[in-house]
Amino acid sequence: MEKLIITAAICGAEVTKEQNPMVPYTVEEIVREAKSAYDAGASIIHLHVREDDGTPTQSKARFEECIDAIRKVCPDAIIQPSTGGAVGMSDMERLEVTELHPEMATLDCGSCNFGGDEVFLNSDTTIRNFGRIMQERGVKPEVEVFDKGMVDLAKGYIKEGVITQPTHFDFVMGVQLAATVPDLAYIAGSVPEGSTWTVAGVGKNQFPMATAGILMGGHVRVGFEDNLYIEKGKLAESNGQLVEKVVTIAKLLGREIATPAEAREILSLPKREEL
Ligand code: KMH
Ligand code: ZN
Repeated sequence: MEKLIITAAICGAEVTKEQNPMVPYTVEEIVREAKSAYDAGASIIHLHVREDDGTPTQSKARFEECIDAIRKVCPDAIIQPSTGGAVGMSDMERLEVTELHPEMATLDCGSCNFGGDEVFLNSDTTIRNFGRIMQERGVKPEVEVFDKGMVDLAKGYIKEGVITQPTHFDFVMGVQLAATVPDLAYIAGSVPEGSTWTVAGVGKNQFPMATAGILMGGHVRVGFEDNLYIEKGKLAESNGQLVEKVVTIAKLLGREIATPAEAREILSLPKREEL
C-alpha cells in the first residue's frame, strides 16, 4: 500500500482556547503547533490563521508571516492554507492567500450547514472562480467535501477543466456527512480514477475515521481544527500528540508514513527544489 500522508489541521477558524488552551492564535503558537505535528510525522500543515486575540483572518500578510515562520522549523513541509476561512468571509478575503502561490490550498466544493444559523456558503460561481484563480496561481487544490454530492459536483468541474486531475480530495466526515465506514467506502469509491483522498473525522470520529482511512489505502487528517481530545474526556496537549496517535495506529497496521518528499510524489506536486 502507498505510504500514508498525514495532514495536521493545527488551528481551524472555529475552535478556541476556552475549549482547549493549546489552540494556537499567535504566530509563535502557530509555529509551535506546526512543529509538533511535523516532528511527529505530518507532511502537510493545513493552515488557518488568527489575530492574536483568536479572531480568524484571511489576511495575506498574516499568512505570510506564519508561513515564513513555520518554514524555518519545518523546512520541507507542504503548507496548505485554507481558502475556506471562517463562515461569513467574502470570496475576495478568502482568496487573498493564494496570491502567495502556496503549493496547495483548499477548494470547498459546495455549501454546508455548520449548526445553528451557520451556513458555509460556496456557490457555483464561487467554486468556479476559486478553481480558475488557483490554476492561474499554480496552486493545487485539495477539494474539501462535506457531502457525497460534492464529489459529484467536483466531477463536473473536473470535466469542465475548473479542477485539474489528478485531483486530491478531503472527506470531512461528521459535520453533514455521517462518519461511518460504509459512508467512507461509498464516497471513496466515487472519486475519479487516479485521484487521491484524505479523511478527516470530526470530534469523536477523528481516530475511528483515521483508522478506516489507513486500512482503506487513503490518507489521514487530524488536528485541533477537527478534534481537541486525545481520548474521551482528555484534552490533547498538542497537534503533535494527535499525529503521534495516528502514527502509532498506522505502524500497528503495517502502513508506513510518507515524508514530505514522498507526499509530494503521491500528490503529483513538484519537488520542493523545483519550486
Ligand atoms: N472554517 C470553515 C468555514 C477549509 O479550510 O477550506 C471552512 C474550512 C474548510 O475550514
Ligand atoms: Zn480548514
